[in-house]
Amino acid sequence: MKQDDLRDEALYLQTRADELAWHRAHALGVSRRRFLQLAASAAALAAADTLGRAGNGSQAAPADLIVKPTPPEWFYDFASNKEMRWENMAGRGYLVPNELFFVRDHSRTPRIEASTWRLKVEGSGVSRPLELSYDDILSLPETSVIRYVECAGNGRSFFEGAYGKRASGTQWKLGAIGVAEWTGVPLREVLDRAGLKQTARDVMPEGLDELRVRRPMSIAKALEDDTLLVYAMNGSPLPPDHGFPVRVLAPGWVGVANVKWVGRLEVSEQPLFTPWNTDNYVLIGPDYAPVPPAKGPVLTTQSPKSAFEVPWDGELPAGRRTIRGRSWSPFGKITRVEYSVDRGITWQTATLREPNIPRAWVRWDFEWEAKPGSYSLRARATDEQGNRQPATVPFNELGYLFNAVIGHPLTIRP
Ligand SMILES: Nc1nc2c(c(=O)[nH]1)N[C@H]1C(S)=C(S)[C@@H](COP(=O)(O)O)O[C@H]1N2
Ligand SMILES: [Mo]
Repeated sequence: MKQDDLRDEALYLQTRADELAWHRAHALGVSRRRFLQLAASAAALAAADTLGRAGNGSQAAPADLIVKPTPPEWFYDFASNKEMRWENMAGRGYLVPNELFFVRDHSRTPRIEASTWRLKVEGSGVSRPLELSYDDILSLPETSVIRYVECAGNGRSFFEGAYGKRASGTQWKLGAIGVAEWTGVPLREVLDRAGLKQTARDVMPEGLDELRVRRPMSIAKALEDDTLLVYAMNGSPLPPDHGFPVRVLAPGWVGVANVKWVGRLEVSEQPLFTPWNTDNYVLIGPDYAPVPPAKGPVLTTQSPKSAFEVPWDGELPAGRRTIRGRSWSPFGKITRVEYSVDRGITWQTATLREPNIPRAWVRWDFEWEAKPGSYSLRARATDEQGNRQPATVPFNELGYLFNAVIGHPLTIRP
């Protein structure tokens, strides 16, 4: 408990220090561009230092899949994937600090130099192919939005409880999501400068990681106001694990569409197919038919979900408590969150707390006179378009989009 508090405090101070640096630089008239250039070189040095010391443990190999520290108090460990522990968000602000943000790498975090990095924009859908440097990107029109990034497999582990068989992939509970303030240039601005054709159909960002993750998106999604090429996260340059120097933000879409370490944008007049929209990130199962060349319906938007800011299968002392959680939807604001402390027999309405930002989340809470016993807490969110979390979700082999209401185990001791 003590150690947790200390860690929290260190984290709090670090976050404050980062925010302060950002605001001070601004007040002194240092341009955002110059601030990011300075901070980017500082971040590169700090990361090199972390690598040099081979992390905090004895095993150097697993430690270098990911750059930032990922202590077990903050994350569930799945090698190159790190799941946020929801209890660390209890009573915290709206945003997830960069240090606590979940990480999902298909291979490992590459180390990229901002000074030599380039973004190529090319393909049959543009008439003036472009190559942009980091400075070029920083000098384009800037915008900031608060949005979530969530893995398509968030909640996957609950398929096993519901169907008695495991869906394949990382067995996430509900911590493969985070909300941050993302700063960057609208993707549209870059496409326009490359002479986007009326006939363009797909945009495919390509990652500079070992697997060169490539997840195409429709031109409609690419042109949305909040689809960005992002270079800052919560006021700091993107950390290496989250896509330094530049990543895509595709709000409300499956996490994989938010391609990190982007090095190329292919704009095409023909539909584009890669393993990430044919074999993976498609729904495969008895309820879904193939959509050739994809093995099933291709995933785009996520689904509304809720999570408690309470230790999973943890213990709390009896007495009057405030229970907190958050709910989110890709379709708009959350309008209502119901909860049940008696395994779904009776439901009540939780109090929603501002802000309530579409395609981010809303915080909620309720008071509970907790008596000793074992419990299974439930929460069920409804969004402004009337989408409500269902009681069940049909099984799919790869375990995507699980958003049924689940029981969160908790023991209240005398
Ligand atoms: N280039 C590249 N982009 C990527 C990935 C990857 O492995 N390589 N993982 C994707 C997946 S599956 C998710 S859920 C998000 C996770 O973003 P985060 O690690 O910043 O939380 O990044 C996406 N972008
Ligand atoms: Mo993901």
